Amino acid sequence: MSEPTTAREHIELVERYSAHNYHPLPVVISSGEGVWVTDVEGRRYLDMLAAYSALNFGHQHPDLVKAARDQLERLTLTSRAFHNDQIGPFLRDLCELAGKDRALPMNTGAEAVETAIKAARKWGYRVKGVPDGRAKIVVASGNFHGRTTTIISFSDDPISRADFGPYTPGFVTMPYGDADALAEALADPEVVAYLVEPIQGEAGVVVPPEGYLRRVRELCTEHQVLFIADEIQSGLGRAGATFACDLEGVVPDVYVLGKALGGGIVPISAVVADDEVLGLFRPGEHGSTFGGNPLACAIGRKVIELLRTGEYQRRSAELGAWLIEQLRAADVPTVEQVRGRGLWVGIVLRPEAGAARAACERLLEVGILAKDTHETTIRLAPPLVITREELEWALERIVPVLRSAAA
Ligand code: IF1
Repeated sequence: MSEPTTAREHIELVERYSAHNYHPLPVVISSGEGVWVTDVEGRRYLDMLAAYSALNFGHQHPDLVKAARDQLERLTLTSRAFHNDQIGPFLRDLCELAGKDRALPMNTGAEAVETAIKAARKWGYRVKGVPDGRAKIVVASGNFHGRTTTIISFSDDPISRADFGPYTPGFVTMPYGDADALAEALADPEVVAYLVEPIQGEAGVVVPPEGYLRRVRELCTEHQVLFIADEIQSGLGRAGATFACDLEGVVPDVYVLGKALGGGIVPISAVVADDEVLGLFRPGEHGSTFGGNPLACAIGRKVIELLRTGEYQRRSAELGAWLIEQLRAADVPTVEQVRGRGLWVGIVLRPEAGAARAACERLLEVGILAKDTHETTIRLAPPLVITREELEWALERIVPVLRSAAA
């Protein structure tokens, strides 16, 4: 059996053997360095997606690769049946970064969201005193928290939900950004938590009205409801701060983290909260085979070390503000809105511009990797190691593609 060499041969192999749960752009990447990737035919691209913010530190960050390689040659997995020498220091560093008592390490973002749901329900029964089996969790319209059957049960995206019922009960949806509607919902004594993205990623980098997160904090405190911030995509520097909640000076009861926590090398996620919440788990109630594995923890420790410098948050805030300003100043007629925080931008196209997917296909032709969402929006989320010059290179290509959208 001959090995594929051309992009076409690789794509045909995936078409033949993969379930068709994705529709990737027609590019086959074989290597990466910083913000640049190279395809199997030697073409270079500027990666403006960063694996949906899992690659905040870029491809092959030397410190992260070294941490991974050193641990790889020592110990990669023990399971939690035994201790290992990486998990304790990692969880200590993570709790210190978040200012919380305790953390529960998992692997994917969805697993961490599911963990937070279980923790909130248990807290509701054991601390708030909600009758057993009656706990409700409020979620936001336009949410994206992962793909498990419970998580899609509270999605309002028909594509995420269709054919996957019956759905998990116990979730109430409120309009994202509407604090008055939320106030009413949280007054229900059976509500135990509000699970929300501080900035909505999949919805198209939707930033809530200024002050919304402060009102969420106040309302959750007032009604003894856990404020669970899903910072899996918005966190760890992406929005121009360690956590997007920091942008409004707000501390949630529970942080849900993932993606960049694994440095773009291995999946690692975590729920981080105080003892009142995470102190409720007893042995045997929750876990995962790879949760807290030494390889992921070693990389996670290095990620936290990088974040402690504040460099990535600063770059994201400064370069992101400049990028958004440049995109708005371009004043492209087919662009309805440019929104975002830090190096995280949603470019909303007007209907006459055609589909955002087509624009991303044109961006691919000029060497830019980006992803569309909900037909109308182009997402930009480069690694936070990008330089001003690389952003200028990107803008010189992005703006003409946006202008050509109407063509
Ligand atoms: C895919 C979307 C983004 C997330 C938030 C939890 C999770 C995600 C805020 C679950 C994951 C990923 C999933 C990935 C594409 C990407 C995505 F398009 F699917 F919606 F970023 F917007 N909370 N988002 O953004 O984390 O289980 O994936 O580790 O291809 O499905 P996960």
